[in-house]
Amino acid sequence: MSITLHGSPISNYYNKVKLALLEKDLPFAEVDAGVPGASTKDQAVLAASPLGKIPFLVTTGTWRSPRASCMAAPSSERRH
Ligand SMILES: N[C@@H](CCC(=O)N[C@@H](CS)C(=O)NCC(=O)O)C(=O)O
Repeated sequence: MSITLHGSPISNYYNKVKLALLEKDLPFAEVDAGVPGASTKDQAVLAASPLGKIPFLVTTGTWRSPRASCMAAPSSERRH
């Protein structure tokens, strides 16, 4: 069970998500996904975020937040 926030600290979108995770006191890791808007997107970023946008979250396992009524499923189980 893990949450990894990918993005860049220079992005306000990234910092909004980070603030929400901190506010909820959820454990998470951070990965710098590089400079947003770069013309050449990293293939690993595109695999997780097809439009190449940051931020995005990568989750593993299934977990229930102790403070919320939502449950996150692993991406392999997610339906859109
Ligand atoms: N709707 C998205 C917007 C995210 C977004 O536009 N992120 C910018 C960086 S702050 C980005 O990834 N730009 C790169 C691009 O558009 O190619 C959100 O709210 O998270």
